[in-house]
Amino acid sequence: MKKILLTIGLTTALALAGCSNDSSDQVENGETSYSEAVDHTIIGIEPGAGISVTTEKAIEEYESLSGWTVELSSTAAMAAELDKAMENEEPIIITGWNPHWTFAKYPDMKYLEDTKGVYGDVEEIKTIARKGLEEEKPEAFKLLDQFNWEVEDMEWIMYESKESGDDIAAVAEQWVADNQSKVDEWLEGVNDVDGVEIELVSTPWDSERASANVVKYAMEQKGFKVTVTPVDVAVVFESIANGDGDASLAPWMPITHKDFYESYQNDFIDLGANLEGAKIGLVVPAYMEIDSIEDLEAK
Ligand code: PBE
Repeated sequence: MKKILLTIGLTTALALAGCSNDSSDQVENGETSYSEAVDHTIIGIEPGAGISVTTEKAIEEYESLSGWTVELSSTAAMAAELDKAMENEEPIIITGWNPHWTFAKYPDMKYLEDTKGVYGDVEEIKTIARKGLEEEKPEAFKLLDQFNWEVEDMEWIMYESKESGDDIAAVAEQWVADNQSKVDEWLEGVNDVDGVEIELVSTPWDSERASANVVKYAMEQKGFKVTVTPVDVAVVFESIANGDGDASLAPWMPITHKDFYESYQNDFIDLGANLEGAKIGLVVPAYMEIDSIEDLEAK
């Protein structure tokens, strides 16, 4: 079996025969492979995230990732590592996704090709509701069912919040004020209510805080009283399934939250996509001369 060793900078790639596991064999003339330079480590995010679970699957599936670890801590820690690497033009491999501000701040980032399709192709973000919501709070159900927006809308809120330092909720409120014609489409045919309470269950990422807050402000225009509760992914599904929460705009499918979705799928109502064109995967800076997960080397 032949293995391609990728080298930093302009040095030529060395083709090594055999499949040695001793990484010191693979470094010659002071050249270090990207895989060694990043210490066979992918910089991940929170342990409960779908993308973290999916990355653990990728490590199992790809021979090129054998012996690798995914460092799980937080999105903020990942972003700090990314900033540091970009500043020094150092190699880094992160778990990345769209919509996210990363790609607005660093347009020179690329997804590594995923030949085995572990991360899927295109993801959508779904709206789910508890059973009984349609009968008990039909106006809320109708509005939630009509909510949908674009990657660019969500990304604008995330980036604006990042740049201005204003909380996502405040920027979401601003977005609603600036985009009333879009909001009106979600409100179409929805009758006013008098303080009907709705609990939206969300994940803690900016993307879902953005959608939950945008819908909250839209619903308030019709007289709803809306609470947004950020919880772990697992709790999102559990609370909609057991009826503690009314609805969620946070599930990413068909890959990211597949395991959770499938274990609860008989216990909630799927209202379809509220955003299409999302994506998850392994992401690297464009200055790294690799294109595919298969270009990495086992430890
Ligand atoms: N994310 C953002 C989440 C869903 C939204 C991709 C980081 C996840 O992996 O679960």
